[in-house]
Amino acid sequence: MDIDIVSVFPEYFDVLQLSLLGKAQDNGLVHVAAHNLRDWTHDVHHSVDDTPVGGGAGMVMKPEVWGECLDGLLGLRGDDSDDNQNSEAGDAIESADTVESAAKHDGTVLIFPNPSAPLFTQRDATELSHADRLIFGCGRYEGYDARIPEHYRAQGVNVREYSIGDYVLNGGEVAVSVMLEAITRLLPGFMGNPESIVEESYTGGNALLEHRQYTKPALWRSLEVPDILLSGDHGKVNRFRRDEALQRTNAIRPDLIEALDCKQLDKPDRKT
Ligand code: 6GU
Repeated sequence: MDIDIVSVFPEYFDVLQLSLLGKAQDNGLVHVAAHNLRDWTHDVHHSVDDTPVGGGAGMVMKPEVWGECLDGLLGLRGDDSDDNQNSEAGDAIESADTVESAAKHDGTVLIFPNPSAPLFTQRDATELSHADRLIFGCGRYEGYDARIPEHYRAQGVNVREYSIGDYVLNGGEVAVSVMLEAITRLLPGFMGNPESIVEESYTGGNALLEHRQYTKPALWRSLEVPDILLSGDHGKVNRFRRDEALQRTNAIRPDLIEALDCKQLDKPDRKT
């Protein structure tokens, strides 16, 4: 999988050399390139933002810089003829481009972190782990001009916008790190033990919080491991864990219970 990240702080992503993702890069499983958005500016100040049209606080990232950058990364012919004014000839060229680029970018997904977008979930991580190439565009300040994702959608590119939760970050960099980790760990060969991603919380159609885990010793500071887990009866252990998963999900994340597929829950306990 090829991963490009565009940011005004590309150094943020130096940490991707560490840990399992670093190893995956060494093994050739993924290739990550972080680019500096300012490399696509032409003015002496390398400016990437401007004041919001319609007024308001903060700054908005300019479409022209992103346009040049993303055209370059996507291998699209730049058409900046109407950056300042509309041209009818430009429209004709654009429709021809759209057909060609839709085919060319089949396995590519362009992703913009955005606190006002739909929530990024395990389902999205799973789907995106099948892409050939991901391009992340990190916004800063009050965000990016809304025409940037709109334009690339119209070009036939698979464009996504995601929030990672109901809180505000200073920019998309941390959100991209979160999404990248969730996606790349699902790549075949990424995890040492592939089993460890199968049974986790939020995986599959029935997303429950995971049961609690214990290791030895059975008694620690007067706290005991639940007896059933020591019984050696796998049927009972599985049932105990599933009951606990349901109870904890109901208490902590009732929204996940509402989303459950009840038919799946009716399945009898697996005998082992
Ligand atoms: Cl994707 N970006 C920013 N700036 N803040 C966020 C977010 C994204 N998701 C949650 N908060």
